[in-house]
Amino acid sequence: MKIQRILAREIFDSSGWPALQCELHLEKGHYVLASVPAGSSVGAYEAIELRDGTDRFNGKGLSKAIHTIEHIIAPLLVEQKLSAVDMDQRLIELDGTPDKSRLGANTLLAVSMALYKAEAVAEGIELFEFIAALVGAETVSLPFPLVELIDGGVHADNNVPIQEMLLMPVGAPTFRSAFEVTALVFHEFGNILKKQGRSTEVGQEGGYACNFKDEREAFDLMMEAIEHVNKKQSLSCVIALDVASSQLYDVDKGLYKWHDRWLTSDEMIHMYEQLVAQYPIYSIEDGLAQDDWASWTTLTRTLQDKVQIVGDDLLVTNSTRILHASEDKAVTAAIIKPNQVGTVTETLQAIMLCKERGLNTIVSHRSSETDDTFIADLAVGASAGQIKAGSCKRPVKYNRLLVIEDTLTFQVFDT
Ligand code: 2PG
Ligand code: MG
Repeated sequence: MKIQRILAREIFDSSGWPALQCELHLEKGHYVLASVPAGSSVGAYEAIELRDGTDRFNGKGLSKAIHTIEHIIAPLLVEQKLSAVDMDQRLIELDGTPDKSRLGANTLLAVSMALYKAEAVAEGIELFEFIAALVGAETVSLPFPLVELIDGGVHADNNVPIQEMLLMPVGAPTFRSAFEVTALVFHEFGNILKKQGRSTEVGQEGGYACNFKDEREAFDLMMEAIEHVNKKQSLSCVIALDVASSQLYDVDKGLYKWHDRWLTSDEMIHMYEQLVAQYPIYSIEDGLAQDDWASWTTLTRTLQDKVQIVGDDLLVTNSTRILHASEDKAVTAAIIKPNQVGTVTETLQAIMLCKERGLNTIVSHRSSETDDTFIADLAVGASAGQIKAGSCKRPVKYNRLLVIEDTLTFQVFDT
């Protein structure tokens, strides 16, 4: 692949803040766009974003990142005849820091995603096929969706400490049928709230964002909606949680703020045990905080037979942290977010490491998203197994998966 030109611009994310987009031109008039999302509950060990830090847009402007792409990165890559992987390696070396703090994880990732997309275009294949070929996969699989139903934590202005209550479809033979059942439950949940005269406003990830008496009330209403849909459908859903508990943790106290109480790690684990005994909860993400490493092993030992124990802030798509957690048996699954690490190459390395170590992978969006559907292709190309991309009111990634599913159903796919 030979690159002719690389530009960058500010676009807007789903929270109305600037997001970085890279535009990469190849020969023969082909070009690709790639844009980078941002998180609200950002893990302390994530790679660092480059933002202007000036008065404009509360410091979130991206002129430094644009300048870096157009004047530092582009001259290195334009007119070169290299693969995306080799160019990505150059980006990693050019930054040279473990946390991408020199050029910025957003700056590097915008270019990195564009490089991968461009090479797929240059080869005349779909992005997911290109990724599958790179990881040496002979077949691919569509991911199971974890679809947001209720927003809480820093994603909503309500009283729910759990950041995400999600639906996991069970027994669905296709991605389409899996997503459909979650959409039906989503609408039924809205009907229940309306009948009770409650708000159906949504939070940052498109999940319902009203107040609840407590978690149990939210779970009871979830079950009511799931059971209603299950009467007419053969498919059903179970529950997944992202507690995002680093946001609840006071490092000095070593305690978690849960409504008006402070809980120890053991009390948090005990609460999960009770909830899991009462409700069909099959996955708990960030049940403990990023700095409460020692207690993760207890959490996993206690619940792993019943529940997928997922690390997000704990692991930050970082292979060193994933290896450490796997050796400590601290998790059974990892969240995979390309912007936590800063390049697609390192993201794929993290996924492959998880597979080697027997950990499940869940490719994830961020709470402030763009219309870029890269992660859908990533989830399929690397056969990640699961994806979470917000509620059914955030359909772009899910819609891309529907297209990929049709492509795979109607064409012979051969890497
Ligand atoms: C998470 C994410 C995405 P944020 O915690 O898993 O759902 O939220 O992007 O705000 O970190
Ligand atoms: Mg999370």
